[in-house]
Amino acid sequence: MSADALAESLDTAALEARPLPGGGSGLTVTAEAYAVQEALVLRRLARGERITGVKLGFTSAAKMRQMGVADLIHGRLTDRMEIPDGGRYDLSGLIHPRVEPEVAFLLGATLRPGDADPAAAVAAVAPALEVIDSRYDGFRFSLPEVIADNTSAAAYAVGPWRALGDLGNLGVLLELGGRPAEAGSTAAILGHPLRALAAAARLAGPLEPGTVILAGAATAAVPLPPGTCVRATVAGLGTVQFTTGAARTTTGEGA
Ligand code: 0L1
Ligand code: MG
Repeated sequence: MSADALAESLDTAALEARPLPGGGSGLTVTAEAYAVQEALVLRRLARGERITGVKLGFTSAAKMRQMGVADLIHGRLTDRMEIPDGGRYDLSGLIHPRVEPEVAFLLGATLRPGDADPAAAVAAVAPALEVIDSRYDGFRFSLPEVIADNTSAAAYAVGPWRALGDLGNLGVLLELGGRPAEAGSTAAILGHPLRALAAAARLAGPLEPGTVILAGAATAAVPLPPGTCVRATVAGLGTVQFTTGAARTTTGEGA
């Protein structure tokens, strides 16, 4: 299948909340998988969406273990994926959403591959939540398939921005309905979240001022239930939250 045809099937799966069987794409080559991702994102842009940033995936040992992979990947974020901090997020168009706590960076200057001091390009940092919703049945996919699927990106929320400080080993708590769901440390993000900057520049750079970079999950992702307040707190950095609305009436197989 061509990159465009694969992109169309992933796009349709997302629009109709109808998952595809994983393992059936025939994709084996990373560069070809990113070509599908680009075609998929172009379809969103053609519908009027605007790129807002970049996300990294599989940046923590917990996520790699959870999904059985060992490579860092990246995807694109758009304005349609943004959930306002404190806002409401409707789950009815999703297949089997999961949520994970992250750290977000906002660039104040261009970040280029190989920059000696990537942190110098950062204007601000914030706690973040990422919603992932694989377009493959049961989150079962090959590495090229998840790359093609824009690394399962569905939505994200960013808390209050603040000046960059020491991010090396901050406690991270994910709460669902006021109860702890996952706890971890920012050290789980590539050993230090600042490493995500160089990785994002290498994989997706140059990145312009105003770009949001989701550095990756600090814990495993958890299923996102309907009608629930979801909150991430990064010690010393702050809190971000949203409340989920209703889910669709049937769930993705294997979710
Ligand atoms: O860490 C990530 O955001 C990667 C998401 C892609 C894999 C998955 O669907 O869990
Ligand atoms: Mg993520």
